[in-house]
Amino acid sequence: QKTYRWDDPLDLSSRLSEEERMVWEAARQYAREKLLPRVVSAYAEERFDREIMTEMGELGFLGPTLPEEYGCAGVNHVAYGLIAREIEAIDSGYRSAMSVQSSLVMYPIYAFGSEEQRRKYLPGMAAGRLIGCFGLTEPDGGSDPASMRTTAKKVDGGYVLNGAKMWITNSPVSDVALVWAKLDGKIRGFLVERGTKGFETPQIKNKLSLRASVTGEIALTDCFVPDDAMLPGVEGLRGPFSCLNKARYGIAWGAMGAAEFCLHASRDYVSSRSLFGRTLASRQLVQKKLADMSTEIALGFEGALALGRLIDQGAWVPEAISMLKRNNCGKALDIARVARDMHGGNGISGEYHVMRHASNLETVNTYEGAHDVHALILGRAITGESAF
Ligand code: TGC
Ligand code: FAD
Repeated sequence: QKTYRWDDPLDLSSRLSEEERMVWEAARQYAREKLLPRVVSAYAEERFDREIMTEMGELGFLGPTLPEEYGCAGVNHVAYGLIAREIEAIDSGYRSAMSVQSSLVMYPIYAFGSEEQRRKYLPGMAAGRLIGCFGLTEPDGGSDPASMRTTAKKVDGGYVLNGAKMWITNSPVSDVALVWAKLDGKIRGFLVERGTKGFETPQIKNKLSLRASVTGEIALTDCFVPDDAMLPGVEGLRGPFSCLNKARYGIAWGAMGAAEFCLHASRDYVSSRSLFGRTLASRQLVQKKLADMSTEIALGFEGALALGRLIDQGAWVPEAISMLKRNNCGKALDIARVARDMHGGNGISGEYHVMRHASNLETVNTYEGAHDVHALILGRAITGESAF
């Protein structure tokens, strides 16, 4: 007779391969030993430590599903999800840096780039020496990227880009930006390198969420890029959406990683906090909260694992990713808010981490497709009617 394991109630770990377990353990160790000690001050000071990228690169966490010939680890999507889970258990901003680099820049260079572009960028990005960012969202409405105003115009030897991108993770520290722009009305991807004339990346300051991640704008003013800066392999919204599929999948794991951290912190807290002569852990209301949190986390991870297996088999559809991105972000946000409440006044202190998670998850619930936008994607698939 097996005993109930409150920290893995559906025995997820037993359904992982040896390689997946090794990657998971390496990510957990790194996150707890190297990221956790930094995060409180990084969040307070709105600071992203550049060396985090090279540290993650050394461990093979950047572009981990891409082939080894480009300097990547070549692991499967379940392993990628487990990395996101452990990194986001510390901070959603650190997972953001990892997933933008991996899913939103390295993946499209691999999937849609020329062989020269792959060889030029992928090894440096896998090692974390080069940082990438992904410019899709514009100031006039992120949920509707088809309304994009940024343009590319063909000129002798290249293209001239004009426009503005908003809320771009890592843009101020990036060495290369993947910018989506309309060329003759069709969306195309362009790799714009730091130092290019007419390319500016001002930082967005005073965020109250995701403060350990750098966010910025991208301003393109008559910005000339050579012919070989365009990704040759894709046109239309399928280009950026293909990248979003990968990142949204990772977020489904990551958000639950943050929620799991909040559950563990809350269990520890209520076990040692005594009020009215008894521990909080001995109270029915408190136990119900822990039972609800634990149930949603176990189900969220089951969904993420099932989706990861489908992706690895090539049997997935984008709507399934929308379902898990939406569910796991929304539930993780609820869980983090409850965890903050269970910590009482201490819950607002940086040292207890739960309010930082709740605040971060506000962003995670909005970016990569807002919670309600994913509801509309699912609603369209269920009814056949578009309600956007
Ligand atoms: P729609 O008509 O649905 O589709 C247009 C074309 O795109 C294709 N497509 C997809 N292809 C691959 N994967 C998907 N998931 C796809 N979804 C759509 C579709 O087949 C079609 O192709 P074609 O060849 O027929 O033209 O387009 P729509 O304009 O009606 O789209 C509506 C909607 C709401 C689904 C879409 O615009 C949407 O998802 N909006 C949300 C935008 C979003 O997620 N932005 C994220 C920005 S990046 C970011 O937030 C990074 S944060 C990262 C971090 O820090 O971690
Ligand atoms: P809007 O699109 O204006 O939406 C506002 C509200 O309206 C939301 O609640 C939404 O659900 C709702 N809504 C929208 N359409 C409908 C509808 N048809 N019916 C009903 N309700 C609707 N983008 C990038 O390209 N690259 C990045 O690296 C990146 N990083 C980010 C980092 C941070 C910290 C943040 C905050 C955002 C980032 N984003 C990035 C942008 C992000 O993807 C957008 O913020 C997101 O897509 C939502 O767009 P929006 O902010 O313009 O909100």
